[in-house]
Amino acid sequence: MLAGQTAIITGASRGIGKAVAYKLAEQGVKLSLIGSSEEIYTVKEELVQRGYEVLAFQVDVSSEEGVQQVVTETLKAFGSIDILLNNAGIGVFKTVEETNVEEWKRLFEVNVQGVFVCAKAVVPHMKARKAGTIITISSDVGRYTIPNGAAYTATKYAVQGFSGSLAQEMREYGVRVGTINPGMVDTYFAGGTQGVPEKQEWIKVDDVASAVVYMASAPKHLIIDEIVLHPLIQNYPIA
Ligand code: NJP
Repeated sequence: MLAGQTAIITGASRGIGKAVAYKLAEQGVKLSLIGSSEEIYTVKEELVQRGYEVLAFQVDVSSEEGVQQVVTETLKAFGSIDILLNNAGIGVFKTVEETNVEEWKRLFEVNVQGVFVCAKAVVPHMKARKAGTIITISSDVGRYTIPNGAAYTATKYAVQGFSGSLAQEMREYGVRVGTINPGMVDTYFAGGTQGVPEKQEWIKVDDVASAVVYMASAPKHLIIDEIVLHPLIQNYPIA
């Protein structure tokens, strides 16, 4: 169903974004991958060696100029953009007292400005085509608060508000905007390591990638607004 489509995935060098890249490539989706480190080229090479059509860009998601260039190059190479996955994100988990203004600014630059810049860059194209899906990996803490992560939590609440408003703006153009809100996922997030025994019971990157495929491949008349995922072992508030 997704075969022949094109997706831009931010934060595809590792973790969730890399797993989505593999899953979409296996479904026949042409990929344009963004990461801020050189690692993004290694992921591209791995996928190209498997015979998939992939572009890669070492670009900071908060850079309007950099992201615009990705969109231009992607359209030149593949002709259209069907899916934008806003996935790149960083985490700082400290008390408010311990968090400094530089950390606060950088969290908002990457987690919020990055989502805005990437969405803004694809919107004219998707509106003109009257098609497209914009998915943002937000967080369970975009819906409820936790201690020792106020700055991060604030960015994810911002992302929820942004995505909701954008969804309403884009509805009349046939463009779907939704969020995937996972709890604890086994990745490299916030300086962690993927695959360590302590995270054995956490959500796997493939679980999140499957949710992306589900959301993106919904029939045209249907919008999946939000998917919330938790590991069974996570204790979280239920409304
Ligand atoms: O983290 P990680 P995840 N510009 O660290 C890239 C959310 N989430 O996969 O820049 C461009 O393994 C970075 O690549 P590079 C979370 O908030 C997670 O878990 O090359 N790219 C890497 O590919 C985030 O939104 C959990 O180093 C930038 C990727 O982002 C999303 O899941 C729970 C960048 C991060 O990979 C993916 O994070 C939750 C920039 N400025 C929500 N900065 C969880 N893991 O438990 C970073 O609720 N990247």
